[in-house]
Amino acid sequence: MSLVANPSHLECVNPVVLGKARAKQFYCGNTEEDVRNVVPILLHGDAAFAGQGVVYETMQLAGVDDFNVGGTIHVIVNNQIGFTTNPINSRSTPYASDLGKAFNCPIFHCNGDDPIAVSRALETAIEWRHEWGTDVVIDMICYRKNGHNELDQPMFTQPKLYKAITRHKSTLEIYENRLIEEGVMTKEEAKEIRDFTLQSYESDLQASKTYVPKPEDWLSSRWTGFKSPRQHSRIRPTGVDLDVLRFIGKKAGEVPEGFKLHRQMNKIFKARQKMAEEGTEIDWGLAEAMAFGSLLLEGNHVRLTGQDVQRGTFSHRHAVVKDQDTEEGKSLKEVLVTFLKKLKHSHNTFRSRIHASQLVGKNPENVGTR
Ligand SMILES: Cc1ncc(C[n+]2csc(CCOP(=O)(O)OP(=O)(O)O)c2C)c(N)n1
Ligand SMILES: [Mg+2]
Repeated sequence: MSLVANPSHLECVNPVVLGKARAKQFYCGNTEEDVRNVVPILLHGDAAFAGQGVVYETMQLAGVDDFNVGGTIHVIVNNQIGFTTNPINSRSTPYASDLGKAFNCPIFHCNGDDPIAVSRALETAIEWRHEWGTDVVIDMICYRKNGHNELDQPMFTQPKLYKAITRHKSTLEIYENRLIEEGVMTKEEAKEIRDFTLQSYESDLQASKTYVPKPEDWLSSRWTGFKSPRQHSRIRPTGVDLDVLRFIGKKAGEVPEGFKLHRQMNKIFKARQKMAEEGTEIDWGLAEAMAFGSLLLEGNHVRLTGQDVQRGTFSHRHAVVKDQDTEEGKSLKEVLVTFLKKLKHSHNTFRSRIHASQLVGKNPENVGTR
């Protein structure tokens, strides 16, 4: 299990988690089983899940081929309050989880005071995801025992609610009593488990006082050797031979056999060939093709993502072209791959919806977003 650092800005970590999951799935081999085995889990607050746009943006990607992570488990810790705000003032739908309905997700509402119900809901969610590969939402209804933070006095804003909460038995007490009543365990056994657990929390708390966190704790193995901004790093020469660039340039201007290119595209492709041959007046699109192509030739995975990236927002890229009769696409990658059978990694140019914030975390390796 790995945990992603969560910035204060509520929910903005979601696309990062999904991007990380997708990268893991990709580098594990990207088979159906790999997608099943890497499970993204997002923990939400009730107010944040209902209120933050990025939740919708992230869920909107769930069924899109090039962004699908085989389903995300969403757990809403629904303490029925957002800092000082009651649900009635922070959303327009009855349930905090209602956004899930827009995507036809199964939604399990469960009682946070009933640990068995919660664990049953989570098990069912995992089974669902395993079987159907879609998002699942758990709406765990609970309450907040104290204020939002150490300085908060919840009685200022919700005096009636907090009087009721003060009188309410803790989840632990309710569950212990239930197990004892049902004869699952004796009072003594319950106490033994409670003491053992509290003691282990206590010793961890003591150990935390001398624990020195290491920056590397946050970096996964793929970043081994990556220099932090505080360390000096060497800029590696990344240039390639002129012949290589010429080769890629010509390939980027090559029309595959039997492919019906648009009339105007024919001109562009001919111009590419000429630019590559003569090595002068190379335009932006061809320069990019040379950059991506040379990375591919070195066996790098290149993923370019954004709404119009295949063609390029200003019709400058044409990394993928369409046959005018069949609308079949051909990408620079395919043209290069026919030449480079040995190539292990792939070049993916994916279109996506308009909003860029999901894309922050969606790229296993960013070469750029638009
Ligand atoms: C985008 C954003 N807006 C506002 C805040 C300030 N803020 C921090 S917690 C919070 C309430 C969140 O309520 P909820 O999602 O129900 O989570 P809870 O704290 O109840 O677990 C707010 C408004 C923030 N951190 N990020
Ligand atoms: Mg809340």
